[in-house]
Amino acid sequence: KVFKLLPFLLILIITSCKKKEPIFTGIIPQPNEITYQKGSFEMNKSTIIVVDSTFEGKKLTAELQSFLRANFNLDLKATSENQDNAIQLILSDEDEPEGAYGLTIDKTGVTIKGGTYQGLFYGIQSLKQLLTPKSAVKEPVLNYVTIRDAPEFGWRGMMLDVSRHFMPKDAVKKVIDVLAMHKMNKFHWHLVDGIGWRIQIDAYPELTKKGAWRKVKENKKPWEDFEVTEENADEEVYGGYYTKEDIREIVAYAKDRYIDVIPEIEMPGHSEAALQCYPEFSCDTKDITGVYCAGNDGTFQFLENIISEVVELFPNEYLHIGGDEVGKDSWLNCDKCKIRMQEENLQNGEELQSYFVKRMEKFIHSKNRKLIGWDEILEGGLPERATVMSWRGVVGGIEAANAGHDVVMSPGDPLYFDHSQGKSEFEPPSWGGYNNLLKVYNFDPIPTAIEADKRHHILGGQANLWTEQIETLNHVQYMMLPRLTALSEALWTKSDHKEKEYFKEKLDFQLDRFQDLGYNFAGSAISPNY
Ligand code: TNX
Repeated sequence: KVFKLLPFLLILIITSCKKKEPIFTGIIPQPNEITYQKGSFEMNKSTIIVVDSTFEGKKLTAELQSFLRANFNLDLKATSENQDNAIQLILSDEDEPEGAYGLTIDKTGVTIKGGTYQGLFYGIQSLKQLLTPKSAVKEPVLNYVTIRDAPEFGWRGMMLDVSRHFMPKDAVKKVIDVLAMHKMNKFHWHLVDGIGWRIQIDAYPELTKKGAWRKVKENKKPWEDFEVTEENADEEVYGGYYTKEDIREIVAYAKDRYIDVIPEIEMPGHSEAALQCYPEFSCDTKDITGVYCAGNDGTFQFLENIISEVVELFPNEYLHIGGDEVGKDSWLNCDKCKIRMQEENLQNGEELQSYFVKRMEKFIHSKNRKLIGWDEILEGGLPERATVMSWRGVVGGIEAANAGHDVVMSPGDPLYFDHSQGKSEFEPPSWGGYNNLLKVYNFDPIPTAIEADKRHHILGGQANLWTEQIETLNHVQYMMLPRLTALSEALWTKSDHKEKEYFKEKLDFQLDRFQDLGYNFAGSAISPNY
């Protein structure tokens, strides 16, 4: 009997003695150039991190160290002296595209090179993925590989609406974490809408005292003789806002992850919350329609004062002014607006809207920021330097780019993440259409109708997460994931380097990582039925 078992025993002994082949996982988003070599490098206690001693170098090192400690119980030291058995982070002086990095694994260890610290950060994100193929397989063993990578698009964004439902500071940080692990670089913060004002403005305290809260039962009206007091603050009211301190903290948190934060201050529409607090800037001070009066110079002064405070908090180069869905009737029935139209020789509401946006653009430009707005700002004529965010399909984006304006593509289909990602009867509350994972994966920000010499005007793409239906971080994560994973590849990877089949395989690993990190996600999104 023993003899009969011998061959099996032998096979067992041989396979268990053989050095374990490390499992190589694909990186998401797919790198633009990747080649494998034979062999593998295993980290151990004496592996050392080689890095310059700048502030940013130290921050990157700390991130890597805490990751290795948490996942492998490895406590690696750092030095600035080059040596073997190392993870080297090298800031090269070569002129490279923004965010570019190289990652090499060979017998000397891991070498990450970047023209900027942002590039090194992306190299580290890739390394982290190489090291955590599946939560069950955690070994600090890495196949030899050479990666040269750079993002295809410079705007890889997501918008979060914190007006319809307020997201506490820590929830916002969690959203930023998800963006960072996907090498996304723009966080568009929809801080203001009709139902709630969420940013402290010192010159106008009512905006947050009153405009940030609503009665839960009525749910729609934040204002109406309503002020938060200590007595009613708990149950009857819903809302919240960010203090300037909170905002600085979030902006710094995002900066550490190489993410720009773009604030949105909505105008001239979607402005009920502000106008209920300061009705003097509405056309009809009693019947607030949610549109700022374009005939009142005071309106512009009010908005300029707000913007002056906002730009102090947000160092990024853009300021989003909204500009969507402006009901123009209140203007057409307003004496002040009629006078303005006569004086400025404006024929209709669209031209008055264009006057409004152009006037704001001049001010925003004087503050050293670029105006960006939803594609309605095309109506009546775009300001010369404006950037357009195209949400009603890509038509507005095409028109703007062909006219020589910069454009961010964020068409509702497929980039609205408030839409369901599976059959709505099986999904949590959502809004509008159906944007499944594959549609997001296949998204290409440059439609064929863009003229060849205008393609560079397409800065990239962005998903938008409106939160009328979404109250919690858990639900936010569900709507984001894994669609953001698909979007990251659509924006980072050149289309001829994308591989749909391979993406599906990698997605399995990614969902595993989400689970490990405690992120909620839509498992339904990968069901074959969707
Ligand atoms: C339209 S998209 C809006 C938002 C809503 C969204 C719902 C855009 C610029 N405006 O105010 O939340 O539809 O999907």
